[in-house]
Amino acid sequence: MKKNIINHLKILFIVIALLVAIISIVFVLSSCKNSSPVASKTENSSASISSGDSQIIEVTVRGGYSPRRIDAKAGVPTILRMVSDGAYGCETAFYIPKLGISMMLPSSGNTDIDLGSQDKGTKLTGVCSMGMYSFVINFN
Ligand SMILES: [Cu+2]
Repeated sequence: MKKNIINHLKILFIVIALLVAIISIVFVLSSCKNSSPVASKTENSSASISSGDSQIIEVTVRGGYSPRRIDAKAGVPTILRMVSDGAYGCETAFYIPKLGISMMLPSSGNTDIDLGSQDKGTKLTGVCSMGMYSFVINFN
């Protein structure tokens, strides 16, 4: 009788262990999906803040850069605001090759970069140290 109970407990324990394993696998898979929406965004964006004769372009830095394509005004003073929001890995090593700009971005907080005023038709590319994350600003 006692042995029977122990066997039942063993089976119960195995079932619980399996449930915990399955739940944690599901949790890990869903958190992976949630952690990379920024990198997979490819939507266009206008310069988000634009007041009169200047503009501020905001790019979120987290698991890559977002948005990936940005339309901006040509011929007006432009600030590129890199908004670090839980940034990690190589997207924090940031380059704008055309302007000779390279810097380390913080894991959180804003970094303003003066882009000056760019000519119509200029494309500026921002890229991480390894070149796997990038975004482009089209000035028109
Ligand atoms: Cu990289």
